[in-house]
Order: sequence, then C-alpha cells, then structure tokens
Amino acid sequence: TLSEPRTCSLIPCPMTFGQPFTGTDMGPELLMQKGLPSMLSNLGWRVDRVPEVLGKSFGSSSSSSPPPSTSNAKNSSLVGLGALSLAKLCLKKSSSGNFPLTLGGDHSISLGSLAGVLRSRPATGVIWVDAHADLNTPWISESGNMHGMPVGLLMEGMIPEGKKVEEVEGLEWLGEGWEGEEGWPAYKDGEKPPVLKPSSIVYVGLRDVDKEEREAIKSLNIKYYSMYDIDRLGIGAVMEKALEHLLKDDPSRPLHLSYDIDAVDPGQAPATGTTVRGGLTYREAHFVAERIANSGNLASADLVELNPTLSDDVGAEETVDLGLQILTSMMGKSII
Ligand code: Z70
Ligand code: MN
Ligand code: MN
Ligand code: MN
Repeated sequence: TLSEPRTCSLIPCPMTFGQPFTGTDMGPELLMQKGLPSMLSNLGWRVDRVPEVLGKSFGSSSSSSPPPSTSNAKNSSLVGLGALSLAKLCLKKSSSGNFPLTLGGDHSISLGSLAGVLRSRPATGVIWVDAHADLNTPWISESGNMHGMPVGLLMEGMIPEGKKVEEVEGLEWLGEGWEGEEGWPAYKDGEKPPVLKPSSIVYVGLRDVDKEEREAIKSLNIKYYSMYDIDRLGIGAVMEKALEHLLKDDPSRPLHLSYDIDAVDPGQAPATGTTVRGGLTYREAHFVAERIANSGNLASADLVELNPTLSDDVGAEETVDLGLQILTSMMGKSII
C-alpha cells in the first residue's frame, strides 16, 4: 500500500525590504496564479495554503517607504519583523511534520524560514543554491542589504567579538534573552537560539562573493561548489559530493534547500535583482532540485528573488515558469 500523502505548507512571503528594488513582492502571487498548488497536488502532496505572511498592513513597497536605517542593516526592523512572522510559521508547520515551502520575496526571508526549521529540527543541513554566499553581517556588509545576510546572521562564528545579533533592531528574537511571544517562545531549559554550524551548509553555484565572505568561507572551512567547480567536476559529481558532505554522519538528516533564482544563468532567469553572468544552465538548474528531491531527505525549502519587473515581459514569464519548474522538481517531479 502507498504511504500517506505528505503535507506541503505553501507560504507566500512577498518581502522586498532586504534589497533595493520593488517588484520582488510579486513572486508568490505569480507562482500561485500559474497553478503551483494544483501542480503540487498532482505530484501527490496534500497542499496546506497558508495566508500571506506579511499581510496588507506590513507596508507594501509601493505605498509607503520604510523608516530610515539606524545601522548597516537596511530596513532591519521590517526585515526582522517579516522574518519572525515566517519563523513562527515554519516552526509551527515543521513541528507538525509538514514540509514548509516558502515563496519569496527577497532572500532576507530565509533568516526566518531557516530559524524556524532549525528550531524544530536542529539537525537540519542546508543546501544554498545561489550566485552569492549571503554570508554578510551588519558588521562586514559592503551594501547593508539584508538579503546578503541570512546565512551570516545565523552562522556560528560570524558575529564579531563583543557584538550580538539581538542588538540589531528587529532581530531581538534571535537573542538568548528574548522574553518570548505567541508562536516564538523564550529560550529556556537549556535551549539556545537557532544557529547554523559551518559544517551544516553547502553552497552550490557561487560566482559573486565579497572579500569578507570569501575569508569567512575559508576560515570556517565551509563547503562550497562554485561555478568553477561545476565546470570542472560536472553538476552530477558536485551534487553527489554536496549530499555526501551533509549526510555522511546521519543518512536520515533533514535537509533545507534555499534556492535563489539568480543562481541560474541570466539567459534563463533574467527577471531577478542581481543578475550575474555565467550561472547554472537550464538543465543544471533542474538537476540540482531533482537530485535533492531524490535523496528523500528534503524537508523544507525556499525559492527567492524572482522580480518580474526587472526584465521584459518575455523574460519575466520565462523566469516565473523556470521558478515553477524548479519548485516541482524539488517536490518530486521526475522527467520520466
Ligand atoms: C552582496 C551583498 C546578493 C542576492 C545580491 C550581494 C548579495 N554580497 N544577494 N543578490 N540575491 O550586498 O551583500
Ligand atoms: Mn541569495
Ligand atoms: Mn543571489
Ligand atoms: Mn561587492
């Protein structure tokens, strides 16, 4: 007899405040309109449609501008509030055994999705598919854009001596002294705030990494497969090595896939905020998702940085369609 259908919690999170462009909030609606829920049901998933995380009162990028920044973490109160809302949802949905699938929005939201799944499943390993390392912190970022910080803010060893992540406005919920609120309780009975170990992440697709990020990747010995490595080894060998790195000590470890559409070559994915030439081909982009799905370990995921306003209509449609195909691939669609 077939196993029970699993439940995918589809979570639209149209955040834009982690980067400079409007339009990044249109991703979730376009993916939903194009039929993502029924595509997932056709793959055998029960679909739990979660209402949009940020809500209309959140401050849409078109109608209001965010308060001025007080540190080198631009819009940190809004980014932090959005990430906390998403963290609560991901904590709740993953705790009840669901697969939280977050639709961005810019990549700052992964601070929330990752914090949420790490809190309920601390053993989670992460595959970060991106042109960028997103390993900055407010203390080293050259841009101050928080979509470049979701990994850095959660990574053990990235917060400088004498600094604390909870001192960043909006990120109080990541500090040991957090008093707790509905959906995101205080840390007690020895529980520590969610944190990611350097050995628990693998990068795939890197090709635009800042100097301080590069130094941190080397000094923390973080596993990465850049576009150079993909050219040298082929995407097949890269994915075997990436999975081996994360699963060698615990073959049943849950995995989180954070997929930034800018990992894909701008020829296939032009509608995103930061295009970098020389990215994943159309097939490589699919294969990454297919191979991770095939591991049987994938337990949560994000797809981020679609921005249909940053290209012509054809490019926007191609990018959204590619996003849908990557999503169905990671959720188990196979070619044959
Ligand atoms: C740079 C920064 C980034 C995405 C750009 C770029 C980060 N390292 N991430 N586009 N998706 O500003 O921190
Ligand atoms: Mn990114
Ligand atoms: Mn990126
Ligand atoms: Mn730079």
